[in-house]
Amino acid sequence: MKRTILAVIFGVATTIGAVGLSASAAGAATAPSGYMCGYEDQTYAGHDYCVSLDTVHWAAFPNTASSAAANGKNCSWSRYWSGWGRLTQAPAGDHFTLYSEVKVGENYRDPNLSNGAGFDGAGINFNDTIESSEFLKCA
Ligand SMILES: [Ca+2]
Ligand SMILES: [Ca+2]
Repeated sequence: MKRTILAVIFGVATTIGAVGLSASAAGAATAPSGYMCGYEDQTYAGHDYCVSLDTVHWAAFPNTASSAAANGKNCSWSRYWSGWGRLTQAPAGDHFTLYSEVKVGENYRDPNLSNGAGFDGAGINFNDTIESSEFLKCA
């Protein structure tokens, strides 16, 4: 009897988890409004690192992003950089750019950074290289 009850409870928990995931995938924006995000794993899974416009540079971003999503509130573009200039205190290295999900509605995320990303990062493997961030075309 005890065994049956545990099995039923586990089944309910699994169902709730699945419902939560599908609701999230079908509904809300990938990145919160006003933020650009990187995710530790592909397809926006794993730990996420998100910055808002007030946090202009993402110098502490730890080279672990494997997917990315952008949703600038006032800024149409979000640019992801592979480096950070210690002397210039500015983003450096290679970059790719995503648009804002809300403001532009296309090219706002990439589930796999290893095969190029954005409209301007074709061919470059950005997997686990992103260190800094920049919002552009802000109104
Ligand atoms: Ca990763
Ligand atoms: Ca890609």
